[in-house]
Amino acid sequence: MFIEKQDSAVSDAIKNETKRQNKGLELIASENYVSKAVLEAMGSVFTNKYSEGYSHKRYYSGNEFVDIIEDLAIERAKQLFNAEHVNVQPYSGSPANQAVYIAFLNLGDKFMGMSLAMGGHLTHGHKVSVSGMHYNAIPYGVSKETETIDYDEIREIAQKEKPKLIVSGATAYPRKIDFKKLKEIADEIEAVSFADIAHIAGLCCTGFHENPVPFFDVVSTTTHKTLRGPRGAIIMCKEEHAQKIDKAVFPCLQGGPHDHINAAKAVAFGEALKPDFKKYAEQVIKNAKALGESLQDFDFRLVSGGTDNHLLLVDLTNKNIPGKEAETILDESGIYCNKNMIPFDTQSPFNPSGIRLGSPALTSRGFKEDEMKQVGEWINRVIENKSDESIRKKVKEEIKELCKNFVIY
Ligand code: DSN
Repeated sequence: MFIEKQDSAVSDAIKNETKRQNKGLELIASENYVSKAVLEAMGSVFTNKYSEGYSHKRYYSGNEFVDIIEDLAIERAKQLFNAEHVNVQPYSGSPANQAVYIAFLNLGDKFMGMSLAMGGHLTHGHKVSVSGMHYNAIPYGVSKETETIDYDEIREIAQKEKPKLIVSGATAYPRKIDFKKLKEIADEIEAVSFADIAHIAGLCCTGFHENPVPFFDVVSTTTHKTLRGPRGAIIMCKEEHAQKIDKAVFPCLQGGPHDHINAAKAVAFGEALKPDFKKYAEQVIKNAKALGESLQDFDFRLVSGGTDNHLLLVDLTNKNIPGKEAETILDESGIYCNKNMIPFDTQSPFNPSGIRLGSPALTSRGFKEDEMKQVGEWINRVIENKSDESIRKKVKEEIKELCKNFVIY
């Protein structure tokens, strides 16, 4: 590698990160492993290019090959999600969502989104995000009894508040989202229907979760979670909104697109169109369920009682361990996950009552139900023996051994 000779500090960090990824268990629900082809496209010469504007209408010369990759990414995304219009230029999920608000809202306008504390996302109206600062964000959540989305409550709030836009989608919600119902609620008050499917995009495009793209006004998604592409995002919308969305992305919010990333998006969408990706998505759900069942056998409480998708939210209250400590001791054992608020959490976001676990990355490695059950056993052993450092060392070794059979790169 050239970098090894030129810059050992960065090169060593890359090597160590590769080792860490190979030896440990990635359970962060928003992470995944891209293919070597996607990695190659990201590290390609397209990083050298400026191409402000859109395909065949650029501000600089020399864009004939950039146009090819951007057109490919658009066409493949359209086919994957059955979309009328696609903008592949958003740098990532947060700017993609900001572009949607810019397209449809004026400063101070009212919109509704799921609160972060209940499983939503910062960009769905949290007060520390520009979405909550520039607009009047009205939150909705889940029912206290079922810990699932309460559509009647959303309808009630929507009828009372009359927001101009309703955003649906979540980052820590283990159940299916009824997009048809949310569309009905938005239609009743003539609000813009906007879905952020970042977490579940790989399930939506393969039929394992309802796909809102054909009937929602606008849908955003990151490309690096269940979709298993490069770090980035896209926005899909009805043809009637195409111009508004494109203008909001460029020139309103962003400058030149990241062409190397868009090349990688095209490659990833090509992979997602293949039959193997459907099998992958199906296994992601089976693996999340298997992990959930294993944890339940060890008396862990799962928020809402289980999962329909790629993630689990685990309430650690009965295990007498705060989320932060659980995250730390699991990390020390080679198990990577994140502390997470549970609905109606009485603790702070910095040390909440739960952890979030996801199956997309381990499924990409080739894990099946049996391995996921073993992962549940390891999590239990580490948490049950939280003051015993030797258990963490032992688990880390056992994980390393298993991972030798599931090499990533
Ligand atoms: N940070 C992402 C997640 O972990 O869900 C969302 O942006």
